[in-house]
Amino acid sequence: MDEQDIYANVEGPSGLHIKWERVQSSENIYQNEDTCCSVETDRTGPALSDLEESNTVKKRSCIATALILGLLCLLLLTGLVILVFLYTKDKSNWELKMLRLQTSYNNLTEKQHQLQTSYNNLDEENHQLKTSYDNLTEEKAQLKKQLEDATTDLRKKLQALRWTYFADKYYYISSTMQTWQDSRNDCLQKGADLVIINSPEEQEFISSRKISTWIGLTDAETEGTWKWVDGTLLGSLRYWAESEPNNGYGNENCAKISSSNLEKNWYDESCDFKMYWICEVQLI
Ligand SMILES: [Ca+2]
Ligand SMILES: [Ca+2]
Ligand SMILES: [Ca+2]
Repeated sequence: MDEQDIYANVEGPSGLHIKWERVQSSENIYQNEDTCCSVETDRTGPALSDLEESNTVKKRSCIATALILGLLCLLLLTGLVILVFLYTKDKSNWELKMLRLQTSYNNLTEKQHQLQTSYNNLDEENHQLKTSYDNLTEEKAQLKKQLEDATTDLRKKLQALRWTYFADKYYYISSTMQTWQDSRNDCLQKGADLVIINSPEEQEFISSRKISTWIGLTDAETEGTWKWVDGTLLGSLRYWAESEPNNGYGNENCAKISSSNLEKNWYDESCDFKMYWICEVQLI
């Protein structure tokens, strides 16, 4: 008895209709089994070599990929090593530069400190010098005042002794008459000497005394060579009277200023002749 008969004998509320569906289902099952079998037959046939080839390709692809990845890793590692080397090198250079800069900064700071100390010392010294300068200035003013007072007092005393002040010089006009040499000796004894005419102003001042006096001029050493008592030769400044000096009687070797006129009033005269004289001295 086959399966179709079994289902035909089953009673139920559906009758033949149910039985037919069952038969159809069975047929479908068998049909599916055939299909399945045909598929399995395809797997075990010519498709196996393709699968192996595909696997081989996949393996090669995997190996290539692994090699590329390995190469990339190697490159990355190399780059990383280079970066670490460069970083370490740069860091060392920077540390060296920083050390040098710090050393330079310390040196500059030390120099600045030394300069500041020197500046402070100089400032203090400048302050002391300024104080000393002020003190000296004040002392100078006091000394100047004392000198002026002493000079005024001296002039008064010298005037009392027949000394006259003119152009920073003092002049003594004698009240007695002596030879030229005795007159000079008197001047030397007073710390002065016979007057030397150095300027037109001095010539005018002496002439204004309106008195005939010896002056400090002589040619006793060499006739015709006139010298002042300080040893200087007579220059272009000269006030000889007309026809003078004439070395009268061959024995006129000393010079005098005559009161006969105010300009050309020099004469040579015998040194043994006695007359007044004028001494000259510069005290200050
Ligand atoms: Ca003079
Ligand atoms: Ca003479
Ligand atoms: Ca003469």
